[in-house]
Parts: sequence; structure tokens; C-alpha cells
Amino acid sequence: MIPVEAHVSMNDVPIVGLQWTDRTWTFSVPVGVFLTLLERLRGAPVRALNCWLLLEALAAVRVNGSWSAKQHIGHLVDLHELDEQRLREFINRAAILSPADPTNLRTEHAGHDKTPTSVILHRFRFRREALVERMESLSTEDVVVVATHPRLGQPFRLIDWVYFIAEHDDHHLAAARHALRLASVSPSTEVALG
Ligand code: NI
Repeated sequence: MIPVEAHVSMNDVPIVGLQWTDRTWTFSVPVGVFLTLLERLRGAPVRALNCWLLLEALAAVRVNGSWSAKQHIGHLVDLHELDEQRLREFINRAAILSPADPTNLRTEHAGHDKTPTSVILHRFRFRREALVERMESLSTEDVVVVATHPRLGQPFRLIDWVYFIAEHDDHHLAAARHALRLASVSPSTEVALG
């Protein structure tokens, strides 16, 4: 059992979310969990919807210049083309995958904050379903094909990349929830809500 003192002191230290690019990776998922990972990818838009059962206006609020909840989910939509491209690269046995834009310019200029949440969610679900459908038809041989991730400089299997996407989804879902929480207590929210 955890001593009470330890429990109290743990409560005193808030958990700060790690920056995505600060994460380090050990890839070891067995091929047999591929379909489990596809369920995570398929379920991300539904979990994003669950995240948004709050005021629409809160979802567009940016606190201290950080991304709004809409931008976090819109970012997952923006990455769809890169995901499709990387899937093709794995299938075509490319040595190295296409890089992501580290500045996320597309998300910065996409206008997600002015787009209704229902539209962002529809785009996310539609595109994600298409990606998962393609992945469902892969063979065991495809799932273990290796390519190098350009930013990590680390070779990984297609199944490791799918795990990477699932973790990236969760990273932004958690960040969207955090942005909503910040928006709900921020003085600037009153302005946003008019
Ligand atoms: Ni990201």
C-alpha cells in the first residue's frame, strides 16, 4: 500500500505533458497486436467527439498562444495526407519516409478555429476510416516492412509506425482536453464567448 505522505506529496506535483518531439521510443509491439492498434486509430475521431461535449466556443480558445482544442484535432486531420504517403512508401519499400513539417504551418493556417467542430470531426472520421481500411488489407509481410523515420533517424516496422500514430493521436487528444480545461478558466474566454 502507498503511504499517505507519499500520496499527498504526489498530489502536490502536477503532471506536465511531455512535448511530442521530446519522447524517445522503443518499438517492440508483436505483429499479433496490429488489429488492436487499428482499433485505436479507428476510435480516435469518436474520442475526439467525446472530448468536445462542451461549448463550441471554448474549443476555439487559445490560451497564451497555445493551440486551441480545434487546432489539436484539426492537426490530426492535416496529417492525413502524410500518413497516406508514408503508407505508400512502406508498401513500395522506401528506405526513408517523407518528413513531417516541424513548424506545422498547415495547421497554423488552416483556419480550424473558424471551422465548426462537426466539420472537423467529419473530416477526421472520413479520412481516418479510409486509412484504416487500407491498413486492414495489409499482409503479415507488409506489417513488418522496415523504413527509417526521418526525424528519429530510427528504422522501424510498419506496425511500429501505426503504434506511433496511435500515440500521436492520444497526445493531441490529451492536449485538446487540456486546452478546453484552460479555456474554461481563462479570463480571455469571456471575450471569446462574447
Ligand atoms: Ni503533432
